[in-house]
Amino acid sequence: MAALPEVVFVLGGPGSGKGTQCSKIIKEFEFVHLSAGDLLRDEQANKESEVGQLIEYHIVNGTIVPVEITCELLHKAMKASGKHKFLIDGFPRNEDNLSGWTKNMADKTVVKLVLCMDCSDDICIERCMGRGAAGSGRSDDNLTSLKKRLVTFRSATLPIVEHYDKLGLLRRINAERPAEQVVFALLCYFGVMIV
Ligand code: UP5
Ligand code: MG
Repeated sequence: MAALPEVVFVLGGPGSGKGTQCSKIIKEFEFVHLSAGDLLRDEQANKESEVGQLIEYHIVNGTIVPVEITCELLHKAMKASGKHKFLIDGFPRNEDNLSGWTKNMADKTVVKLVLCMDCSDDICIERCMGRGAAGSGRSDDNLTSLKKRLVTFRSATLPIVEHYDKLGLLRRINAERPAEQVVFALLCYFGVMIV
């Protein structure tokens, strides 16, 4: 029987560098980078529908889209890639995400590792505001949304981080350093844990 697809979850606050680091990791290791946030933004942009409006509402308010939507987008993207190793960036972010993933994907995948990018609120805000000022076009790169995103991260996502810590799957990264130093630490984890 073929081995199940492998998954590494990458969690961390807004602007902690999840996307930046995933882009670097895939240059060195054969993983497909799937950003749950990017998949939701693409879905929202392509749909004038109620689903599109629901996604936009959650993004602007820093709250979390129901797992049925996100999990289906992730599953579709995994199947479409034809690959077997996935870096899933920004998911699972709350209890609903975790139980939805467990229900639909636990028997189809193996979670190999969970990375948490540790970064202070001040640095997260500075980075996202900088990205907004540079023209990201993201509807949540503003101070009002950012404060809400940080509250959600603390109240909803940190318990998920703790859950994976208890399972022995979590590795924490000091993500406040320059990106090249962060990726060096991450690649060491990948070298030891994945290969
Ligand atoms: N930067 C990065 N690393 C740096 C470093 N070491 N030093 C200096 N600068 C650094 O980086 C952000 C900015 O910082 C960039 O300008 C970068 O150059 C610089 P990035 O790599 O983009 O950080 P990232 O952690 O990916 O930040 P992002 O804003 O994407 O994180 P969020 O978790 O807030 O956003 P995401 O897109 O994952 O989700 C957005 C929203 O979608 C959520 O709030 C939620 O409403 C919704 N969502 C769900 O509902 N469910 C999901 O499963 C996922 C998302
Ligand atoms: Mg991102």
